[in-house]
Amino acid sequence: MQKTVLITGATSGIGLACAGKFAENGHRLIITGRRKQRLEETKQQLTEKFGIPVLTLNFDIRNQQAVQEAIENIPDNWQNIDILINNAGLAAGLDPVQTGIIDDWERMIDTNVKGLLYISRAVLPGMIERKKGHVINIGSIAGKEVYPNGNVYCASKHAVDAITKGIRIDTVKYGIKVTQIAPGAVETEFSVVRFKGDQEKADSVYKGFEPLHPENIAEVAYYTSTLPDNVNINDLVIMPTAQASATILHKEL
Ligand code: NDP
Ligand code: 8X3
Repeated sequence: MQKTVLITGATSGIGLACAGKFAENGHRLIITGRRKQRLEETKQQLTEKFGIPVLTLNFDIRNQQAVQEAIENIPDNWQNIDILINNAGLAAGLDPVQTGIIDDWERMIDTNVKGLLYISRAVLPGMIERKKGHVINIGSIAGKEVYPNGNVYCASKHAVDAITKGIRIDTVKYGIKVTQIAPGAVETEFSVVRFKGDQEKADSVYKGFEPLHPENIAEVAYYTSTLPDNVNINDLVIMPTAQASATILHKEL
């Protein structure tokens, strides 16, 4: 059965790979992000390649009013969202708390925590009304462990871990599935964003081992959506084989 899948942060990395995976399997997509041109290019590519309908929504997830308006104004035939993939997120900086940059903290908390809440708040009532739906939150190993200088990013992902459990508890009586996927190192634009455009520093994160690829996460996200109605995967921690914990990586440099 064709499902309607809303993916936040589909202009890059894991979100973009999820869009490809769900499109390949014939589902119709609502893709969101701030970079409008990338959304339009992805829409064109996926529509041409897989013949599926794609709706683009261009908003900053930190803006509650923009999130609410975007969801309210979705055309009627797109309103029945079956799967919400809460993927949009970022790390900004890697500094000790005592010298941390306040604006970095605000961006991480506003995006990873408040943005995820805003979109969930806007989409969940429809799922509850239909007594059907699946929320897939992209957490992180940073939501399971705290690593040096990861402080606020780790806190934001621990919040995703808690919110995932909270949504599951609050919606269990409506038959909603709620899954968290918590990856280790995935090579995306994540580190370029974290290091504010320093490509060399970003590349060094993934040197000497094979990191996860965004498609690996998309594959698993898709799998969690294919299970029978009575089966929900609560939580998955997925690491590169060369990574044992947030800070233990086997690198051959
Ligand atoms: P990317 O930087 O490649 O992608 C991030 C996506 O989030 C982009 O599509 C971006 O879209 C979107 N986004 C960021 N800020 C906003 C915003 N304010 N409003 C709307 N969309 C936004 O990184 P990843 O694919 O790696 O990251 C995806 C998720 O995976 C994040 O939640 C991240 O924390 C998590 N994660 C990543 C890991 C990794 O190692 N890469 C490991 C574990 C978890 P745009 O800029 O167009 O708005
Ligand atoms: C992204 C992976 O190790 O930087 O969530 O926390 S890590």
